[in-house]
Amino acid sequence: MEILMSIWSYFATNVLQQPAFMIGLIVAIGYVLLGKPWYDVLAGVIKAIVGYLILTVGSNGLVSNFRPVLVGLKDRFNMDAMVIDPYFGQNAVTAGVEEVFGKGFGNAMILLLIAFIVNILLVRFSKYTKLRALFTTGHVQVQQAATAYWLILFACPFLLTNDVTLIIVMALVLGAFWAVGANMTIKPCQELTDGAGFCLAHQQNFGIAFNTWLAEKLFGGKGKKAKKIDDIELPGFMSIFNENMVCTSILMLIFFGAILVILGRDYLTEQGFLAEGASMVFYVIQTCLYFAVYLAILQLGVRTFVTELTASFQGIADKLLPGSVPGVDCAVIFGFGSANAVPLGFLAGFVGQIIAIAILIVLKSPVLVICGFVPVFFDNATIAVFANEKGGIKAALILPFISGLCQVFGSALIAGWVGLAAYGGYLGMWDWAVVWPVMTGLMKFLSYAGIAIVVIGLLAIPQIQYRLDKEGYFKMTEDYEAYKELKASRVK
Ligand code: ASC
Repeated sequence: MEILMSIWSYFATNVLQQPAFMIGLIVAIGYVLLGKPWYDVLAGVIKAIVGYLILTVGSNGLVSNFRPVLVGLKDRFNMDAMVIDPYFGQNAVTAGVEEVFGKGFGNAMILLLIAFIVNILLVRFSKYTKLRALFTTGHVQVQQAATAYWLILFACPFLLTNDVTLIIVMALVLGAFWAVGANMTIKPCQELTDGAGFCLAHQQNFGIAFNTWLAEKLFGGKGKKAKKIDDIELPGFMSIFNENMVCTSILMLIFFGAILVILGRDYLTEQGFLAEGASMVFYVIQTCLYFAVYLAILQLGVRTFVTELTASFQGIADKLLPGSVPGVDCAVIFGFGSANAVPLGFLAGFVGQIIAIAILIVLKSPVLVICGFVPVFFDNATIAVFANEKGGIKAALILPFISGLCQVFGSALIAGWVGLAAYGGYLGMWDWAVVWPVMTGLMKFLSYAGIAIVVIGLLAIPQIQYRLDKEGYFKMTEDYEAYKELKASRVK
């Protein structure tokens, strides 16, 4: 048993929780199942891992460059506030779970494994469950397992009497949430990427489905097409904004530059961001331009690994998990759609968050919130890319703005209620600020009936999706060209 546990823990730490190696493993299995020669398997695995590591350099660069700046606002103004950010959320759970519930953080990792198995099984039986999406983003699953562990313990303390029931109930809820959420992003992703063959498995899956739907319904334009970001011909000097690198750099310089100036030279030097005696002006310019640098790196990474992943996944979808698609990091979508939707969505969401925070301050809310970089950027930029595709520029600005409000209000409400705010952080991404408060409320107030409603309600979603489009539902992943023809024949 002990040997098994140590093998598992080695695998979990080094592969399952490291998306690059997890994707490498999936590519290896996929190509082997397709009967490729060993050197093609090796080349594919290397490209997949290197591509994913490049993507990580981009996204980690963004996170490590800009997160301290936002958190700095809290120190600088001596605010007693919690930060909405997946890493702060995870730290808060680690810091408090023992004290509040008498349980160690390790249990959350067992939850991760079992919930992942639930996800695999739900996809394996897609004939009945209609679920097709497999989570591959381990670092996000760690954060979610930790937060779900806390939320469900808070909602259902009666489960604490039996460890086995506890983990099974939690894994059902979380595994169903993963499979259903990622599954809902399949249609938006296939349509945006013209059938690239992946979906997203991140922290705003429900948010993507909901906002894509809203964008089409509210902004889609009946008959005439909504104006997309790339359709807009900017006049005169403004036309330089059409170029993504320029657009991102200038927008960041204005907005992030302003925040850096507010933080002030003294604070930045004190914290070690700015070297003693260095030029503040060039520090601000360089920091802000790095945004465009990391975005460019990120897009290169996406291009490198996505083709390998989706080509090899065919083997898994043919032999092991029929009809399935891999769910990947939300940043992958930045390599598709309008590149300028990324900075615009981020800024719209940022304005939404700042307004929401100001309202919390004015209303003297017992829980104050500080923007975390990960929700404000990755959620809102992602939502904007999808919203732009269906509803044009208006949707790409208004929906992320509303999402920014939801992230702050939803997180303040749930984290204050369940006690995570006291430990300084909450996950804060769209699904965790909007969907989980509802699920937690149902479980808290209706106990076992609430758990049943949550699980059955989640599993009912793919059934409804399937019934709305029986002919196209599986076709959209199995043969995208045929799906397009089907769609075109319906329009006629
Ligand atoms: C997250 C998280 C990150 C980022 C990254 C985006 O939720 O924990 O590090 O988003 O996955 O690419």
